[in-house]
This record gives sequence, C-alpha cells and structure tokens, in this order.
Amino acid sequence: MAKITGAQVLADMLAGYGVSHVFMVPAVLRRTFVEMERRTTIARIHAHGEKAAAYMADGYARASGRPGICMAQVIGALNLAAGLRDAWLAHSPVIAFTGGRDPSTKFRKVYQEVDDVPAFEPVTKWNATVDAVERFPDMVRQAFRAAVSGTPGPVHLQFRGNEGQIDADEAEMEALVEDLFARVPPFRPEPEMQRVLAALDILQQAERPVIVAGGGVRASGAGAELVLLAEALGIPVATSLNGKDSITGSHPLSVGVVGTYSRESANRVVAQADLVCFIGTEAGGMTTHFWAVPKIGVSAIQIDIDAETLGRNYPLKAAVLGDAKTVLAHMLKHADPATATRRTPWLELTGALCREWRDANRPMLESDAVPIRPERICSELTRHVPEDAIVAVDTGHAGMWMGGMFDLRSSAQSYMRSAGHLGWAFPAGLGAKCAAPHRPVVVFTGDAGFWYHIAEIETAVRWGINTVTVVNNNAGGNQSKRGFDRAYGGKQTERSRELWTFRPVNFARVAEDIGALGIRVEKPGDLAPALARALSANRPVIIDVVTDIEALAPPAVS
Ligand SMILES: Cc1ncc(C[n+]2csc(CCOP(=O)(O)OP(=O)(O)O)c2C)c(N)n1
Ligand SMILES: [Mg+2]
Repeated sequence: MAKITGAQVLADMLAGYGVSHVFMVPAVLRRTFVEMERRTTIARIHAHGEKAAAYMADGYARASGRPGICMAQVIGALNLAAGLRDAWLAHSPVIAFTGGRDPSTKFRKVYQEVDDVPAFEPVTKWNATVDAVERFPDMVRQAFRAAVSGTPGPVHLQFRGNEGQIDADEAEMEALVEDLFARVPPFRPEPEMQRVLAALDILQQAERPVIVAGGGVRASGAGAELVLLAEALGIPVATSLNGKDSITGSHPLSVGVVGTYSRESANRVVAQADLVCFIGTEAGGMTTHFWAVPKIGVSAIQIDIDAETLGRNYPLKAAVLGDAKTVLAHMLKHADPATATRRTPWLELTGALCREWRDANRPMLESDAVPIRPERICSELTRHVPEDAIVAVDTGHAGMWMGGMFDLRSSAQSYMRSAGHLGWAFPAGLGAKCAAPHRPVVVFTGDAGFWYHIAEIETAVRWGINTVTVVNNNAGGNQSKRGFDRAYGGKQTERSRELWTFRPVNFARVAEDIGALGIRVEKPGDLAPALARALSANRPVIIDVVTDIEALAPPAVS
C-alpha cells in the first residue's frame, strides 16, 4: 500500500461519507483543505465565528440527517464547543474537528496551551484525540458511527498540533468509509413483538389517549407511520418543539406543540388525557412544562431508541425499545380501527379545544395593528412558506411565537428550532440551505437573536447561500422584560429597560450594505408581498419586520 498524507485520507473520507460542505474558521487542517479542493467537490465555508460554524453544521445535519462538519484551530476550540451545546440538546449529529496540543511541547506554556478536550465532554457523545496519523481512518469512521447511532449527537476529534498539523504526516492508509453510518438512522432495530402488542392494547383500550411525538420521530423519518396510526385509531397528536414537523398543523388530529413553548390547546388536551403515548421524546422539562403537563402518575407508554429514556420521567404501563418508524409500522399492522369509535367523544372534545384556541387567537393572528404583531407574522408564514420549505426558528419569544402560532401545511415542509441558544437560527438556516440547496429555507428570529451572528450575512452573500431571514425586530430582547419587571418589584423603570432594550436599527439597510437584499416591513399588509419577493430573489434576503415591543408570547397554561 502506498503512503498517503492524513490530509489526503481525511479529504477522501469526508467526500466518501457524502459531505458536501464543511464550516470553519481558519486555520485548521490547512493541508486537508488543499486536498479537498484537489480531490473533492467539498465547499469549505469560512465563517466569521466558530459558534456560527458549529450552528451551520448543526443546521446542515438537521436538514439532511447527515453529519455536519465544523472545525476550529486550538484558539477557537472553546468557541466551537459552545456551539455544540444546541446540537447536544437537540440530538443533532455534528462532528467537530479541532487542533490540539502536541506532545513535544505540552506543559511548557507553548503558545495558546489550554487543554480544551474536557470542555467538549458535556456536549459530545464521543470526545477523542487523534495523536498518530495512521489513526485517521479508524477515528474518523468511529466519529461518524457515534454521531449517527442510537440517539444521534455531536462528536469531537482533536487533531495533534494547534492547527492540526498532523495532517501533513504520512502513513499507509486506506480511505475506507462505511455508507451505513453516513446518515441517521444507520439501523432500525426491531422491537420485541410482545411489548409492541402490549403497548398497542393499552392504546386501543384508552378512551382519551394522546400521542406526544418528539424529535426521535423526525430522526427516524416516522412521520407518515405516526399519522397513519393516529388516523387508524382516532388518537390526537401533540408534538414537542423538536417533533413539530411529524404532523402538519392542518391535520384534524393535530393539537399543536405541548409544553412550555407551546400552543395552549395542546396543553389542555394532554392534561385531560387518560393515557399519554410518548414517541421519540425524552419527556423533558420543556415538552412537559416541567412535568406538569401531563402530571406524573398519568397512565403512560413510551417508544424510544434509547433504553435509558424509557420511563425516565413518567412511570410506564408499557415500554418499547426500537426505531420509531419500525415500531409504528408494526403497531399499524396490528391495529384494530374498530376501537376508534370508543374515542369519538374525545375527538369531539379535542377538536373543540383546538377550535377554541384558534377563535381566541384569531384577532392577533389576523391583526392589522401597527407596529406589527408577531402573531400576524406567524400566520403570514403559515400561508406563504413554500410547500417544500425548511423553517428554522430561534429561541425565546421566537420559539414561543412560531412553536405555538405557526402551522406546517405540508408533510414536505421541515421545521427545526433552537434547543435554547439565542442566535442559533440564522447560521443554522445557512447550514440547512447548504444541505438542501433546492429547498427554500425560511428563518424566523428576534432581533437579539439576529445580532449574535449578523456577520454571517457576509458569508451568505460570499457563498450565495440564499436563505430568507425574517427578523421580528422590536428593538429589544423582549422575552427578558417580564422577568426584569418582576425583579423590579412588578414595575418597569426607565433604568430597568436598559437591561433588555436596544437602539432601533434597520436590518434591511445593514443587509443591503453587506450585499444581501434587505426589505423593511412596517405594515402587516406588506408582509405577503415581501415574502413573495424574497422567495423569488435568489439572493440572501433579510426581511426586517418592525414589531410591537409590548407584544408578549402567551404563557403555556392560562
Ligand atoms: C445563549 C443565550 N443567552 C441568553 C438567552 C436568554 N434569552 C432568551 S430570549 C432572550 C431575548 C430574546 O430577544 P429577541 O431575540 O429580540 O426576541 P424577542 O423576545 O424580543 O421577541 C434572551 C436574552 C438564551 N436563550 N440564549
Ligand atoms: Mg427582540
């Protein structure tokens, strides 16, 4: 076998795994980038910050189900680690490469000597070092294997040398890749049939059941099976924020997102259920409004790919370990649709709860107020986001507005959201567009969220990454307002506003200056034409929507 460099083997392996883009701040693995140009078609997206690069890789991964690759030299390693936090929480298969310490200079206060490896530990499934070039092939294979297997998640490999100069070394190596681990899920483990039948039996006996579908349904691609089972048995479906695109909002059995950043109708349905069936969700605090919806002690069954998730938060009547799509397909095959009549009164009630929510919120969803209400933006997006779009949503109020008020119209639309990190959505949307260049990508973010990575407008323009970003611009980090008012004894003062308000800025003008298309919207009637123009512009677009600083997203439970 001829000797090749680490750079050559790494470039060939990434191409072999189907990687189309990598996201980084230079300089790391420099020779690998040269080999990528010579040997592959991989685009080397050079971002303005490591955290943004990690979010781009995360968006890429969530949009495609394939690992997203981000990189930083030793100096930027902890910035990159910070960016893995959201991928970790959302179970997104991001692979991070960093430069690291060299044994020949370790412990001598060499330039930038910090041991970064431990900082990756809490945000990765696997955190390892590559110290000898002949280990490139097996370590890279293990990185892909770990990222996509079981419950997916981030992986970190630290390469020897502050810029990963180990990639210049040579050894006899083969760029062998395993197609199996190029995407989620590599395997679809079969469940134990008697457990499937036991769970199905409980579900069919229930008079007021509800399904809570999470990100595991999305990772497994089980949306179609989920909807068919719900239809066969007449069971309403709530989702977590991560599972929002497992059922369309217009489906008659859809009751909305349950939990804290939610739609109240979903919380009312789940609170009244006599059985909750959790599928591909950890039933964590956000999805259950800190275990208040449903209350602990409710009859529950759960389906998950991870045994440690089964029963972690709710004692279970039945637990099924397996791939969501596979388990649901088995359930569907054995389901008895005749049992659905038992649930007719329940479906009438849940339908009424959903209609009540819509009637109560219609004035805001259709509001003509100036400054614009965020609810109106959400309903315009529901109407005008294309049939095959990817929607990426930031956190805080953005997550609440869109989680609760926006509806997917088509099962070909995807929804992904920040798992809590402000500023995630804009760069994640850019990554998603790289993964799915032929699909429209629409980002929704607040202004505080947008400020975080505003520099990436330049990256989008430079690379022609044509996403449409809608900024809910209220010149403040509005979600913080309630909390500060409380801290100030229930009143707002001139000085307390210093803690969460900004100068008014016209993001459309900023965008234009950087070379993107900027559209400023101040009247609700201008939203639809702005979206139409943006979606056909074939350029990065920032739609700066001037909104009401007094608008507060509704609480989970009124
Ligand atoms: C990294 C990070 N830091 C802090 C927060 C806390 N936080 C949540 S929402 C928010 C303000 C959001 O402001 P903006 O994006 O403008 O949305 P608005 O509430 O004004 O609609 C902050 C600071 C967070 N979620 N993530
Ligand atoms: Mg704001």
